[in-house]
Amino acid sequence: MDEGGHLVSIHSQEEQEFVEKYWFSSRDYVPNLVRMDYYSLVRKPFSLLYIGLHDSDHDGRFEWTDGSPVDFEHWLEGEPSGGYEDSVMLWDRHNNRNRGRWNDVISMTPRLYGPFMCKISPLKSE
Ligand SMILES: [Ca+2]
Ligand SMILES: [Ca+2]
Repeated sequence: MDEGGHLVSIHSQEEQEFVEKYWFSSRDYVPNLVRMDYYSLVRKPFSLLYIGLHDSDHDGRFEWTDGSPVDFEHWLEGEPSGGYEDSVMLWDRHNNRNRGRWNDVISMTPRLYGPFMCKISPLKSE
């Protein structure tokens, strides 16, 4: 992106909590998302949030889209389930204890369309 932004990468528990907090505080006010009540996994329109982690180049080897190292993980138990599931989202399907845990999902699945979050680095003086 022109502004140097990427899908958000997460490198610490603190950063994870920041992303969750921002997601939870903003998600009910994002317009134009269709309710998807018919699909039990996404009962609520904002029950998921895409982040910049993926393993589309090599299954099982996750990378951040911004190129930063994978030095923190916050998977839901049993995830990543692998295979064709190459994108990663925070999930609010589960109880409070697991809210915000990571799950890999198939990229571009229409029934899993949802919001994403980006991160922009501070401007560098060069
Ligand atoms: Ca995969
Ligand atoms: Ca999965």
